[in-house]
Amino acid sequence: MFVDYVTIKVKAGDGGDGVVSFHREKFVENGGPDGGDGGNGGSIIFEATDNVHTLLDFRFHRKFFADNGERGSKKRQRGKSGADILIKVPVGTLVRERESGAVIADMHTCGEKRTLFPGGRGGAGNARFATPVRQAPNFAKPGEKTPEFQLILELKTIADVGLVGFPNVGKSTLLSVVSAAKPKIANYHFTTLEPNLGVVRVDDDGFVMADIPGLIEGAADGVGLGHAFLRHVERTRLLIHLIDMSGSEGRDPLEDYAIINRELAKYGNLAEKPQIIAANKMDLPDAPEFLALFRQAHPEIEVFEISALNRQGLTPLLRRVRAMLAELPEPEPFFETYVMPDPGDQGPAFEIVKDADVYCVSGPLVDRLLSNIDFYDDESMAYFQRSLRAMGVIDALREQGAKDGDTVRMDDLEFDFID
Ligand SMILES: Nc1nc2c(ncn2[C@@H]2O[C@H](COP(=O)(O)OP(=O)(O)OP(=O)(O)O)[C@@H](O)[C@H]2O)c(=O)[nH]1
Ligand SMILES: [Mg+2]
Repeated sequence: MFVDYVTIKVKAGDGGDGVVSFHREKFVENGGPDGGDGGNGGSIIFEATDNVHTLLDFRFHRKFFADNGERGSKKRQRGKSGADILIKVPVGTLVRERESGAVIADMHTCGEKRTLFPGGRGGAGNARFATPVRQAPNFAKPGEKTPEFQLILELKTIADVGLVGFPNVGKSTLLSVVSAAKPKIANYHFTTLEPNLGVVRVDDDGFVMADIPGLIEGAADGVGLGHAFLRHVERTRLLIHLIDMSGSEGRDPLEDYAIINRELAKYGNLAEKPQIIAANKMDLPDAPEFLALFRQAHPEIEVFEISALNRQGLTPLLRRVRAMLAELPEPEPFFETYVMPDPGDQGPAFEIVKDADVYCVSGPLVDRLLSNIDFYDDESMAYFQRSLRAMGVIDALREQGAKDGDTVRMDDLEFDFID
């Protein structure tokens, strides 16, 4: 079964907490702080591979939670880090955030590995906070917590050329005679149920051709199979629009041509993609007559006459494809629009807004600092104050006019400004 759209959940591991501990030994009364750091959480890493061609595996395995880092322990022992999880996806898979649909990553290059969800950093143990003036720090930092994400994985095949046309017009036959691909071919509609890719060689050059299930009227609105598969020609640079010019099924090739173009226009920008028209089944008796009608109706369009079955007329078609591809730009990867909610990466680190007489300080850096402080512990508070100074918050408050004794608010905490 071919699957090209799934939803999964991922979560990188939380960082392990740092611990508070003091060295103890017989006959040594006040040993120094020796609380170790927490281990880092495991990361979620994505890899694009060409060993798999579908997202089927994710039907059965939807939850990927990396291990948390372990707590530090005494004797400055660092907690064990959580193991990473490697998620292999077929080349061309888009990773989106489910709710917003924003693109987190376009895994378009085979072998490419990306750490999309880094594990939380382990918190520092109290041993790290020892200074000559603070020999017995009584606090440690908790590990960094990581959020859970709901993702959409969507496979958008990467090929240079896409074959489009009604069912049974000979798309798979064409792919099978110009490449080593062996798609199923049969005289009924919807023989092809999943995209097939083939590498086409022409004059020492090569390109990748994708064959998708046939389209019918209404395909762009979900009729037949076409809609679900149009995403696989979305990133091709060029379409070969294949027409059964023999009208072998009692259909009118002119009408077929118009219907397919209408469907392409309804699906995003597919109608703007450069198209090459190939008239297939030219070996059949009625074909020349239909072709004449087609040419009459569309004198401006260049039509390549072929018989995929008899392998006739293929070279001029392929050469034209090759020449056009040489002129067309490489497909652009999707813009990665999603912004990770990593406090460190977003906007200014902090912001000061004056609310009546109160200076309100907010922002990701401040949030992170607040979550790491134990407000009942003097040393932790001293550390907090030093950090505010180091982050430039104190200077900024002074610049905004804060004087000794003014009130400063952070989250639900209020305290006096002391310069
Ligand atoms: N006479 C003749 N028959 C052809 C030609 N090309 C394909 N056929 C026949 O047309 C039928 C359909 O061919 P396929 O290649 O399976 O068509 P398709 O467009 O891939 O069809 P779907 O996968 O159902 O969309 C088969 O019986 C082919 O043998 C041709 O050039 N001439
Ligand atoms: Mg087919």
